[in-house]
Amino acid sequence: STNVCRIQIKGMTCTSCSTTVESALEALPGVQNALAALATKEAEILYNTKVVSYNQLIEAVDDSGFKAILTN
Ligand code: 9UX
Repeated sequence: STNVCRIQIKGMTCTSCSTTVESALEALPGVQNALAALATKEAEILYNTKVVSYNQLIEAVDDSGFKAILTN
């Protein structure tokens, strides 16, 4: 089923950073849309929970060179 989550991210300072995070998330099967906002330092992700897990989203952010902050 489809779920939306927000992940706070440390280290995003320019639009190239946020594009990198979005691309990393959207490369994951099951991620339908990812929007990373510099202003709020967070990403909003629409994903299918049957295909990809919240933990995998966190890992993708960290693997892209930034730091996901666990809030939920
Ligand atoms: Mo520009 Mo964002 O060098 O790390 S991509 S600040």
